[in-house]
Amino acid sequence: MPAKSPGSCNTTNHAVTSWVDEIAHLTRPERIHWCDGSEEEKSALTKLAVELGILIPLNQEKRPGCYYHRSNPNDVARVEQCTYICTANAEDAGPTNNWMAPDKMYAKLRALCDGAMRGRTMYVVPYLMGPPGSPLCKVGVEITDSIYVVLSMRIMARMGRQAYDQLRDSPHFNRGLHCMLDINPERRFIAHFPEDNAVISVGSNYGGNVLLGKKCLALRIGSWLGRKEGWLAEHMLILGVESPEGKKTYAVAAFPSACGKTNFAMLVPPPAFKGWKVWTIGDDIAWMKPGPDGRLYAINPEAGYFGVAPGTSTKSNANAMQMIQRDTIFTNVALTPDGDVWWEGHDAPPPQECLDWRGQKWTPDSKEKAAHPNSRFCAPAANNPMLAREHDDPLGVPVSAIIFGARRSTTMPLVYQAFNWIHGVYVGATMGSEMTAAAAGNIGQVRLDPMAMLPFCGYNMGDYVLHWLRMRKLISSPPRIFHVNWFRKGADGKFLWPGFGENMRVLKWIVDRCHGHADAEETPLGWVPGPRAFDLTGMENFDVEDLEKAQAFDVEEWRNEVIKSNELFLKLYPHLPKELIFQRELLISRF
Ligand code: OXD
Ligand code: MN
Repeated sequence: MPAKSPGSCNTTNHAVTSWVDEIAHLTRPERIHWCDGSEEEKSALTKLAVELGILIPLNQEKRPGCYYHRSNPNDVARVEQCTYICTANAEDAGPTNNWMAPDKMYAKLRALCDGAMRGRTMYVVPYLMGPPGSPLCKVGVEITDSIYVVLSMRIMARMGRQAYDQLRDSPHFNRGLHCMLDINPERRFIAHFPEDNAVISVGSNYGGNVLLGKKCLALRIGSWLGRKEGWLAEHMLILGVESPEGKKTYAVAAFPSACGKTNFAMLVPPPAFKGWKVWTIGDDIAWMKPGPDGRLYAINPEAGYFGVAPGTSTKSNANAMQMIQRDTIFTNVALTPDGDVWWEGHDAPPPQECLDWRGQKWTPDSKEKAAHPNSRFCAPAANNPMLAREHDDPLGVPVSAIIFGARRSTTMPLVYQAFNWIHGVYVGATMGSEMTAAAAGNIGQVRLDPMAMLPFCGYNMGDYVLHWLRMRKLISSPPRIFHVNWFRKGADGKFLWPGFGENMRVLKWIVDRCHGHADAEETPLGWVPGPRAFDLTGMENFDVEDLEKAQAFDVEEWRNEVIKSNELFLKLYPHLPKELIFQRELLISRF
């Protein structure tokens, strides 16, 4: 057996120790490091990562505790074509997921992992998803041969002894195995085994593929568990809006990757909204369960933010700029000569010279971008100046509004409200968005992305929509459901709505609607704000006509939208709840 260092195994949970033994026999590491999540461990691993060139320390005066990492250029985003749901029955994975029979996938991956950690250290990372003691909290253990993963997991999840404390002697934890292999796209698989509560990820070291608590456990396995156990695992931020009187209203919002979830979750209201505050509970994932009072309660299973750096600035996200001043790992941004970081859309002007994300000299004349469009910051939630106290509340927060959002240059109005829960599920299920750099693919093309979960739903998407419809029976006071689009453009190609902090005006209408305070007009799409519903104080340079254009409903565009949604309906047909088809017919008849 390999040496167990440093110290020895720090759990007596037999299911954990025997699984670690099994993986050690397979991968043959030289050492096993049982992570405890302590500060000393973090310092020692960071020092080692620097010695090995995995991390580069940034200027510690400017950015204390911050480090820089460059990934292999072939490994910069999630790869959906390498992501599999391995269920005994192919139909359970459904037509929107890649599927392979579990036996076949296990055999393939065992062969790839055989001896894969020879001469290396195997890290055993216990972690919690969710506040300790929460009825929704889940335990995971990730085995990895990447120090970058250990240090990032320490930020993104509640990592260390507390996970074993919660697990005690139970065998119910997510088994996650990550082997970097040689970071070869030909040998890259992110395989989920929902029936075994297990994940195996090989051939990548990119966050979304390898921080196994995030997309793999919290969403793909989480959605499977949610259906089984009567809750929802969603690709949603969670925020709390506080009025000047101190009343808090909570909203969750689903946007596809890289469409501004982190910015919306950390929104700074404009000066005209004196006394209003937006608190963050989560920026990417919500686990939601009906509470005893019949409302839907949400927790954020994560403990950090893995946000897209390009476009992050004081204007787009002042709180994030403050948050990433310390204790942050930056990946694939540009490195400036004074040991700081830069990216396209940063407050600072482009540096005269720097190293780009590939480590090559870059000047403002260079044709390539300095930072990769999917470059990231990984920062602890505790650094967010607007982190809500409720972030750690095991019971979560009661949700008043569910917001679906997409990146659409045409068709979709700035905001509308669904008539009821079933209509809201239709609105979320038929959501389409222009693709971004967060996943490898055709950037800009509209793809249907139900509830922003297309890449993250761990089972048949038709059954997923049915689960949403069924949840209504368990929620006697359901949240109101809305759809927003900050990205609509005018004929001149310019955005019609300024977005960022100004989105507070839309959020306030949503909050007021939830409390029955705001007027709305009925349209074929749903309820929309009336002409004077938004307080535009402080937007003197904004052309009110642009707001009308941003809200406009165009029958021709909507005909195309309905035709587009048929693609998904046909794909999911055998499992598609008929309620969705009736909703489509109602929408057409309202046109
Ligand atoms: C993410 C993503 O990293 O959605 O959150 O890709
Ligand atoms: Mn995401």
